[in-house]
Amino acid sequence: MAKLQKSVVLLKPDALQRGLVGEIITRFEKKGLKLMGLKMMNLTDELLDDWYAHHKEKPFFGDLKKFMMSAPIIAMLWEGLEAVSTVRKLCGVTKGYEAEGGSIRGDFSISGQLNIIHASDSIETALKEEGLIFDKDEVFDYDKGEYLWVYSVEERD
Ligand code: 3AN
Repeated sequence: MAKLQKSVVLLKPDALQRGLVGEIITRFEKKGLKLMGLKMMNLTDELLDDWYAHHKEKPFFGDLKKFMMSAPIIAMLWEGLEAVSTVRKLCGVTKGYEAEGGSIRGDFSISGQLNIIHASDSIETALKEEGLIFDKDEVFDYDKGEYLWVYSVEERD
């Protein structure tokens, strides 16, 4: 299939603590995205230094890392047409109080930091994040029958 991309999603500690995991996964499934990997894990200080390298100098960096290590996260790998931008749209903009109603952050968060979810911001970042989180045998490719009813013939080629 043409233009298929993968995006890495993390359900942050607040999503787990607030019992939102199932509801959020359902949104991605209903959109038509294909789940290729799923795991629960504790993030480490070292991984977060790499993950949030672009925030290293920000005053909230220490607090952000503490928050991300305060409970396990759920990591997922989703595939679909233009998946990087599609998944970001489902998530909504960074700050919960600015995010549009109907988006995950808009519906479930009101904080700038406790904003429920992370999603890769580019194809390059998605590849890097996939490598940081998933071992090769933790990524599953398979035929998804539903694609017949999710994509057009042209999109499936
Ligand atoms: P996004 O997650 O939408 O790609 P980034 O990469 O700018 O946004 O921010 C990464 C994470 O850092 C956010 N998800 C949020 O938890 C936290 N964060 C961003 N900006 C702030 C801020 N001004 N104060 C506190 N935490 C922030």
